[in-house]
Amino acid sequence: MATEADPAMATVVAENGANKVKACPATAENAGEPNSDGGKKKDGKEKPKKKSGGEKKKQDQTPKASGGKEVKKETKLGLSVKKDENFGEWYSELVLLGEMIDYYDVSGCYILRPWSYSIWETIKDFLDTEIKKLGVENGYFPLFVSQTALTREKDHVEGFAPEVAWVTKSGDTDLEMPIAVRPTSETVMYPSYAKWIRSHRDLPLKINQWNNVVRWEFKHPTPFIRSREFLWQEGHTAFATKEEADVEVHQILDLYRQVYEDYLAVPVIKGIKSEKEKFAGGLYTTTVEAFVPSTGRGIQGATSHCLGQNFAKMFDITFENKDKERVMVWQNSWGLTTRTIGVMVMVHGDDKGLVLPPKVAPVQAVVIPIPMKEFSGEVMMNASAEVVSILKGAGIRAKDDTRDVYTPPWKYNHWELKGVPLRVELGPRDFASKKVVLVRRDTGEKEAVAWDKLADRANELLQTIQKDLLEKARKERDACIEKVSCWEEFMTALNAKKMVLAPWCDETEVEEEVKKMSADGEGGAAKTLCMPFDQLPLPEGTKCFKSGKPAKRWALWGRSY
Ligand code: 87F
Repeated sequence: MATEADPAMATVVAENGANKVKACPATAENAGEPNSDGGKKKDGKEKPKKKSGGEKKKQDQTPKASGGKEVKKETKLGLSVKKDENFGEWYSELVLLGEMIDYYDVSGCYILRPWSYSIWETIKDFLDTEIKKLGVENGYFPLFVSQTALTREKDHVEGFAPEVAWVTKSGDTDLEMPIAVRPTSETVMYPSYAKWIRSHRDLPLKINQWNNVVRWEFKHPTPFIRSREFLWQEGHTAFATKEEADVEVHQILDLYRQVYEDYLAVPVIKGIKSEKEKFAGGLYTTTVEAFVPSTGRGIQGATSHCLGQNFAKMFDITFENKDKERVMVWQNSWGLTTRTIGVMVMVHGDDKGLVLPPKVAPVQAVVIPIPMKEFSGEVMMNASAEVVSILKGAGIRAKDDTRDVYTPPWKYNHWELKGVPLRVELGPRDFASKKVVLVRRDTGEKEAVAWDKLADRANELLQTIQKDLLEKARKERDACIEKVSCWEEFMTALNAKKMVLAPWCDETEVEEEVKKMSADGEGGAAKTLCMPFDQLPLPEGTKCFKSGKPAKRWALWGRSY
């Protein structure tokens, strides 16, 4: 429900002491004047990626002989940039060296390597199971949209038109009519909905598809975050009543929250989009909003829209109700994309590499045997395999790295870079005493554990890591939410890389004015991220931070991706 309490947001409010209102200068600035520090803040905007940089790094990963062979000079493996020094470069290097993506010779398109695709599969498995519990069925509609279908609903395409990619030729021959590649599938699916829905007995209709879409973005592309082709699920449902549609909007939104918080350990804030930021073709848009502390930018995590009867009107999706009247359906559409993975990387990654939450890590524990004279060959291989089998027996995704061309320290760096949550070191003394050393990727903490306690302890640690990552991210995020009551405070908070919670009159012209006045010259202007469902009390007489008019809601503002 639009008014339900969101526990995530409650924490935010409490931890930020948001009920304390700071004094604002008693000037006319409530009506909005630019602040002197308005807008020159460096905000970690990414520079274009240097493809060669990544390739060079790859060559640096020189295998190093071990086990008595002559040793060449060891080359450094790892990131050359620190997260808080150049976030953009750090991220590009990380997703490449962490083997999440590779570059491709079509700008804005990336290869998802198995390490990241596996994370997508985990998200997909969870979400797919959950939406099926809600009665949603999967289907598949074509990649192409006719011009007629695409432009049938004007509001929806308007503004998006420059991003639509068109096929105009086959071989050397011009097509009679250009065909669009789907940027989203409302216009692909709804002509069929109009055909399939006849009576109230055909409702609700709930179809989802797992697919790719193409949006020819012109802004600087960033792997996972903004690419010209991406993977997502898009759910499209039709109901007899608005009430049923409303319920589903929130059920889906909560599943999206669970993907972020329970799987990716990324805290999100649930809310409703402003009129300016909602999906223009719909009635209202709900969202889960995440935050990247390093850049001070908010990021839309996923959206669940109530489309109202807009598309029903345009596509003539009607049914005969129980009173034998022909009426229009109520529709929703909702989507979650591979952007999820990028947000997780940005939030948890560190100077050593990826930090993967255990629930999505393709490998949760990596066993690294440490060879010595008395602990080598078959003895070592068998011991390592036995430890792996203990872990696997405990339901843990485990593997060992027994490659003899790399040294243990090289392997430590490698698996740290890849973000594996637990390292299991197995040296000759450990072997002799039937122990291993467990090392946490998130904290670096080490502990010795006996083999017969390993199954339980490793599982316990994985759960702790999962929980700690979310808690840490939530604390960091909460520390970056500032409650303000006037424009001056707003700009100060924004330029200190914060999200800003401000009382707002809810007028589009005011949001446009804020956008104009908060532009930092590097493409970073503030907008509303959402109006959180969990609202602070708004005392009678509270003024809009910008217009000075009576405030209607608390809105969460920020620079964003
Ligand atoms: C780009 C080009 C053409 C977004 C576009 O959010 C059309 C569009 O309709 C467009 N970019 N959108 C909005 C998508 C709305 C909605 N569709 C189903 C979702 C979730 C899944």
